[in-house]
Amino acid sequence: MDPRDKVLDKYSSKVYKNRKEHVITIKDGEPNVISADTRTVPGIMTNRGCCYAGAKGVVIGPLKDVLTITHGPIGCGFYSWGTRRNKAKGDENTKSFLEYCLSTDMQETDIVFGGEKKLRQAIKEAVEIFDPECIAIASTCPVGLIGDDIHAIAAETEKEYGITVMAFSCEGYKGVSQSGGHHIANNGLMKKVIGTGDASPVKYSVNLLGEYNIGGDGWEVERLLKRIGYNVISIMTGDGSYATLKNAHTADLNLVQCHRSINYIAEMMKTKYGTDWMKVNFIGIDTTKKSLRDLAKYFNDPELIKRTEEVIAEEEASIAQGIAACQEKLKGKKAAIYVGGSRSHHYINLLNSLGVDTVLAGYEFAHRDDYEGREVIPTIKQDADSKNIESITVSKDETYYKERLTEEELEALRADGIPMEEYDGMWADIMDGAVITDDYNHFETEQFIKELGIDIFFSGIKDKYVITRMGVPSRQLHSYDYSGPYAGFKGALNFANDVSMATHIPAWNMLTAPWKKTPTLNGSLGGNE
Ligand code: CFM
Repeated sequence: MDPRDKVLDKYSSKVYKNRKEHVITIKDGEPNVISADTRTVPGIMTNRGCCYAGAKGVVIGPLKDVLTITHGPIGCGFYSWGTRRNKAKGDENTKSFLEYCLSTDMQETDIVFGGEKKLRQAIKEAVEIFDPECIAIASTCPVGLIGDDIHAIAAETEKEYGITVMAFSCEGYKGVSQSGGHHIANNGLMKKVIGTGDASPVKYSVNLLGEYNIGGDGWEVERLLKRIGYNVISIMTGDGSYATLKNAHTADLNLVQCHRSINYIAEMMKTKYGTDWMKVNFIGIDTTKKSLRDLAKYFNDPELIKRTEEVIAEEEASIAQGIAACQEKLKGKKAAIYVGGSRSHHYINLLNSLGVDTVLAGYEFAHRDDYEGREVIPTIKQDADSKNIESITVSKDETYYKERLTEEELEALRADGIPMEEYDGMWADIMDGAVITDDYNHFETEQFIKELGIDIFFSGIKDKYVITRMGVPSRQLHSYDYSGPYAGFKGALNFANDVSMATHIPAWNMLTAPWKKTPTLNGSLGGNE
C-alpha cells in the first residue's frame, strides 16, 4: 500500500469517504483535483482557526493606528492579542495601538440583556483614552447569536466622535475556517477606508497586499522595493495603517503576496479604481528575483530595469557564501510543510534551492485555487457555508478610476510569463509523488511522519511539540518561532541558517523516539514473542 492509502485505511468508512477527497498523491499529468474549503469532520483534531481569527487576527489587527475592540467574552480578545508576530512601529506621524488588547468583556447579563450598551461605553472610553482616528469593532460568537447591532452602533458613534468606525460581523462560527474572516475584513476595508484619502499620485507607486510583516518580512520587501526606486504607498496590512490605506487607490499597481487572504481587495480595486495587480512571491531567491524583474517589466522604464539588476546582483552576492554553506548541510533532506493558505506553496521554491524536497504539504483552510490555480475558480461550487459570507460588488469610481495599462498591454505581459491578475496553485511547484493533505489534522501528521521519513517539519505551535517529541525537528512557519525575516535575499539566508541549525542540533543524535523502537508488527511464533 502506498503511504496515503495506508494512513487513510485507519479511518472508519464514513471518515474515509470524506478524507479521501482531501488527501491525494500528486501524479504527473493528472488533473490532481482536491476537495478544499469544506467543513471539517466533527471530532477530528484539525488545525483550523475561526472567522474572527481571520478578520481580526489576520487582516484588521495588524493595522497599527486602528484601535480594534473585540466585542465578546474576554477570552476571544485575550487569546488573539500579541500571538501573531505581525510587527509594527509607530512614529511621530502614526500611532501604534498594537500593544493593547481592548475587549467589551461580555458577561452573562450582557448575553441575556444585550451587549450594545457596553459596546457604546467601550467606544466612548477608547476615544477618551486613545484619541484614535479609526476604530474597528470585531464581533465574536455570542454577538451574532444575541443579535447586537454593531453596524448601527458604528454609524452612531462615527457621527458622535467624528472618526471612522468600522464594524465586522466576523463571529467565529461563520464559514468553515478563518478564510471567511479574511473576506469579511477585505469588504470592510474596501467600503470604509480605501479611496477615502486625498493624496496625489506619485510615480512608480505600488501597494503590497497580503504581506503581514511576520518576523519583519514586510520591512525586508519594502527595503528592496525602495532601494530600486519604488514608492510603497501602503502595505496590507503588516505594519500598515489607516493613514496610508486611505490612499491605496493612488498606487499604480498592487503586488499580491498572499492571495488567499486578500485577493478580494485586489479584484475590487481593479474594478473600482482600475489598479492592475500582479502576483509576487518574495519568499525564495529565484522567486524574489522573478518578482522584481516582473515588476520592472510592468513599468518598463530602462532606469528601473537597470537598477533592478544592480540590486539583485548586490543582494545575491551578499548571501551567496552563506547559502552555499547551508546547501551543503541540507542537500537531500525531506520536508513537510503545513501552513494556512499560501505559505505551503510559497516556501517550496526556497526549500528546493537549498536542496530540500517537499514530500508532504498541506493547507489549513485554502480553497481549490490555492492548490490547482486561479483558473479553477469558475468551477468551484458555492455551498451553504460559503454563501454565508458576505460578498460585495463594487463599480467604477467616478473620481478616481484610471486605466493603467490597456488589456492588450496586459495580455502581452502575460504572454511574457508575468502573472497579471493570475496565480498558480501549489501544483505548479510541488514534486511528483508528494502527498497533499488539505485541512490536516494531528492523526495524519503523526502517521505521515512515520510513513514518509520527514527530516524537517514546518508547521505551527499547535503541532510543533508533538512533532519534536517524535524526534523530528520542527520550525514554525506561521510565526518563524523567534526568528525572521524570511523574505527576500537576506530572509532566505536567515531561513537557511535556521533550518540548518534545526536539523543539525546534536540533541537529535542522543535520542531515539519511542515510535522508532516500536515494532510495526506484533505476533508470536511457536509460543515465543
Ligand atoms: Fe496568508 Fe498569512 Fe497564509 Fe493567512 Fe494565517 Fe499567517 Fe498562514 Mo498563520 S495571511 S494565508 S491566515 S500567508 S496567520 S501571515 S502564517 S495561517 S499560510
